[in-house]
Amino acid sequence: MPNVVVLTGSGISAESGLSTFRGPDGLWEGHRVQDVATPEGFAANPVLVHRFYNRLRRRLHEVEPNAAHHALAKLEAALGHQMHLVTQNIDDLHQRAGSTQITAMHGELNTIRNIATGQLLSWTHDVVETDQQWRPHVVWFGERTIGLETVAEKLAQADLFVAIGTSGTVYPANQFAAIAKAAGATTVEINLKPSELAFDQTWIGPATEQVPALVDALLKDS
Ligand code: BV8
Repeated sequence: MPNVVVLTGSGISAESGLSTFRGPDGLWEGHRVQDVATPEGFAANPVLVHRFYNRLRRRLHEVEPNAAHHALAKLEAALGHQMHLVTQNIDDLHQRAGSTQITAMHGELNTIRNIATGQLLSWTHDVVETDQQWRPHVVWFGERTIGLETVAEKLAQADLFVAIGTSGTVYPANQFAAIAKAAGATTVEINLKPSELAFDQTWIGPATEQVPALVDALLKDS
């Protein structure tokens, strides 16, 4: 059985009803990224940032994992520790679909972090907008991503790397395909349109169709 590393971006959750980050207007839910997804933005206006993430967190209760999330959970059930899922998403749809071998490299919407102590707390409600002790446990621009060492180890051993629903805009996630390739992996992209990055194969189409098809092909081969 091959070692498989899968990287997901907001495109895998789009068909569940969660919006992607770079919509036609380039705004993120109507906000400039620097106002809501940077430490500077939080320092300047914590109320706006808490309100932004409270709205996203509430939205999470209204959506469900889709066929792509479920297909990846099915692949993990077959491959076990030979599959690792790295997600750039902060939603909990992979977890709710049953995936467990996950690195949430940009943090998680349902976790908050104490600014002074670093303590993490599972949190699915609103944070009081004037709260200055807690922040979303989310990696903002300019902050170190989570679990990069683990991801590097998995990429070094990968036989297959699959990027699903990501524009390849954000560093360091946009380096993973090249790192896996250099380690000898075959690289595959699933997207509505090819991203700028180089892959051995590009499967064009919605994740809810292409991901189950890829998983079925992998399980048939193994
Ligand atoms: C770091 C959490 C160092 C918040 C996010 C200049 C040049 C290059 C890099 C930089 C630069 N200046 C600064 C940087 C670094 C910066 C960066 O990359 N900036 C870019 C934007 C220029 N990166 C960082 O700051 C990172 N940290 O470098 O730290 C360091 C080291 C040591 C010590 C201290 C610091 C941190 C980056 C993390 C930022 N946080 N999210 C939140 O989510 O609220 S990133 C944010 O963008 C989301 O997490 C999202 O996942 C991510 C990437 O976007 P995508 O997921 O790809 O989504 P997008 O909308 O772009 O694309 C969707 C895709 O899906 C499209 O391709 C579309 O076609 C496709 N699609 C749509 N529907 C479907 C579909 N595909 C299939 N089916 C469908 N139905």
